[in-house]
Parts: sequence; structure tokens; C-alpha cells
Amino acid sequence: MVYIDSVKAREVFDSRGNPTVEVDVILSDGTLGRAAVPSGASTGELEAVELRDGGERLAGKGVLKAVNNVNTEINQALHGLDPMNQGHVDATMIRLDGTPNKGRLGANAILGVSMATARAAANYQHVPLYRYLGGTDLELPQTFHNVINGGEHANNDIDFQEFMITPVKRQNFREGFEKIVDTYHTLKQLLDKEGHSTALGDEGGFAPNLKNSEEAFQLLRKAIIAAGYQPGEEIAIAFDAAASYFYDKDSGKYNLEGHSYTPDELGDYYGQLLDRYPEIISIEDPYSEDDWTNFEKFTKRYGKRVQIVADDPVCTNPELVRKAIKGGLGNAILIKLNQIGTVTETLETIRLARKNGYTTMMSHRSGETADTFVADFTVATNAAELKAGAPARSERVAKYNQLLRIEEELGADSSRLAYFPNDVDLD
Ligand code: 2PG
Ligand code: MG
Repeated sequence: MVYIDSVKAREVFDSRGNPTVEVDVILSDGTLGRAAVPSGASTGELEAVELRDGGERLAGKGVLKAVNNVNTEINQALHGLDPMNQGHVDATMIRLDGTPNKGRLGANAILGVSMATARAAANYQHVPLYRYLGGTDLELPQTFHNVINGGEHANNDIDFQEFMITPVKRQNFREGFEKIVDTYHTLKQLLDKEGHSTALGDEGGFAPNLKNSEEAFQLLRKAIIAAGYQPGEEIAIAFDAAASYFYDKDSGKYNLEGHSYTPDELGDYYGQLLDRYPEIISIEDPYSEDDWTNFEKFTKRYGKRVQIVADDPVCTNPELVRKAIKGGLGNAILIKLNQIGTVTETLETIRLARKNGYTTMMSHRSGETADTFVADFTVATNAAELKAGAPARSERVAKYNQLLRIEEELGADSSRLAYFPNDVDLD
């Protein structure tokens, strides 16, 4: 029987020029599986620990300690294991690490090995990764594209982090994606005409210096219409407020673009945005990760009307997701492999969310590589939605190009009808 022969890591660089971990898993018959780990900027406090070297080299961001952990301890522990038994491989690393947050070996070390193991197993079976992980019940997701970047992803004055567009009406992934590409180019022309910068932020969206978030919504609406589409009917809008980053813990207030809002006032403001822009169908992290009470209150108030995605409060962690479900925080869960650190635990979180009627939105990180694992993983897990940035910058487009390939391979059966938040058969 085939077994894991060796595991080897190296330090490579991500789309922001920061070091990250790439892992090769080599099987006893010589089959190779390779994967690279992404990295966030607006990270949740309870994410699994990304091990960085500290010190002077590469501003302390080196990952040689994580690389060394793969090449020594993890390599020894995994030698001889069955690569098809993903659960056992991941559990072995979790036990070896011995901490609740993967802080000893590093979640970046562990996740690199976990993903590369799945790839090696798929390669050994001569099937694509999405097929190996997902079997035969496969569908393409609805995609969300961050076309205006703010918050921690750009050095402009906009406090909301991501302004996304999504094709709600589409025949298939390609058709929806073409509409997004049209709108993206139209938005660029519009920004240019109105005298704004068309420089790009970390996720490939534009990073103009707008007065406030509302101006971003206006521009998106204009761009959708100018590209020939109906706002809300064909292309809808979503945003990630990433509110942990404008929350003042001491006062309990939210300092947003020159205003200081109490949590209730912030809720009213979101409500006004929904009234004025009915094409907004999804809001991520409207409240801080430290403010569960108001996040839950907001969900009670608006959860029937709009999708409310929980990212920072739950960090793809099954324990936190369980707590969120109990308290009624959000009605959708953002899923990021590197927030929890293994393929198996991510699958557990997805299953938990789904069982409880929460939609799953798969996500890239703002620091990415050319690795397209997340595209295959989205299709394999039947995640309803994926956000992977703008239709620009190779590390973002690589994911969408992979979805195009998968759609081509699956043929006509792969199309998924448009989703609207809170439909009965959402996920
Ligand atoms: C988010 C993510 C991805 P980051 O907040 O949802 O868009 O950003 O990777 O910087 O945490
Ligand atoms: Mg987020």
C-alpha cells in the first residue's frame, strides 16, 4: 500500500511579498503533492497561530521555524501514514503540536502539510483535487468579487474593507464571471473619468481615495448600470465591514469615517444603506469580534432581509461556530482554511454550519499565492459561495481560471442557479 515517504517545506513569498510556507508531500511511489499557505492582514484574534520567526531578517516575518518544524518533527511523525486517511494525518499533527491553537509547530506549517497531503492523494489516484475531495456531487459556487478595497487592504480613507459585486443571475460560472469582468473594466473607466486613482489594493480591487463608503456604493451602482446590467437583478453588491478594525473597545463605539456610532446607531446606519441600496445582499462582520451581543442583535433585526456573514468572531473554528449558532450570530459562516489550520477541521466547520442552516462562504486571504487549492475545495465541499478577490492580479485570477477549468470538465451539469440569501435550499 502507498504511504507518505517524506514531507519537505520551503520558504516562498506571497502576493504582498511576505514569506510563506510551501510544502511537498512525497509518497512511497514517488507521487508529489504540493501546496502553499495564504496569509491574512485583518486577522481574527482567535485564528490558529501563524508561526513567524521574529528578529531582524525579513522584518521578523520569516517562516524558517515553521519550515524546520515540517522538515523535522512533522516529517518523522507522518512517515509511513496512509495519505488517503486525511483525518488521521491531520489528527497526528494536531496531537504532535499539543496546543489548542497550533502555536508550537505553527498553523502555517500544519496547513501546508494538510493541503499537500490531499493533493498527493489526488495525484496518486489520478483524479483532480476537487473530485478526490468531493466525489461526484459537485457544483460551482456563486462568486463574490472585491472590486473596491479599503480598511486594512488599502491606504485610502474608506473604513469598510471590501466592496464586492456578485452575479446573482447567471447560466453558469463563466457567464457570471464575464459580467463581473465587464463591470470591473467599466468601474475602472468611471473612476478614471471622475478623477480617482485606479491603483489596486491587496485583493485586486481599486483603492481610490473616496470620501466614504457610501461613495463606493454609488460608484458600484453606476458601474453596474453603465456595464449594461441591472443592479440587484443581475449583479448585486456585498461588503465586508471588518468592523473589528473601527471598533473602540474602551468606549464600545464604532468610529466610522468621521462619525462615532453607538452599536444601535451603527445598526440604523446599516439599515439606511439597505434601504438606499437594495442591491446589497450580504454584509460580513458588521460588528466587532469583541461585540457578540450587538452582532447577534443585528442578526435578529436584519437576518431575514440580508445575508450576514461571520468571519472574525468565529475564525472557521468549530467551537466558536457552535457558540455562534447557539447565540444566533450571523446566518452565514466565512470559511478560511488557514484560520483553523487543517483540511479536516475545516470540513468539520462546514458540516456544522450546514447542519444548522448557515450558508458557507469560502474565502481566500488578502495575502495569496498562485496555489488554487481553495477553488477545488469550494467545488468539492459544495460551498454555496466563494470570495477570491477582483478579476485581476494573477494570484486572484488563478482561482477563477481554475473554476473555469473545473466547469469545463464537469460540463453542463455543473451550473448552479442563482442564490439569494435565506432561500430554503441555500446550502
Ligand atoms: C477577510 C479577509 C479576506 P484578510 O477579512 O475576509 O478577504 O481578509 O485575509 O486580510 O483577513
Ligand atoms: Mg472578513
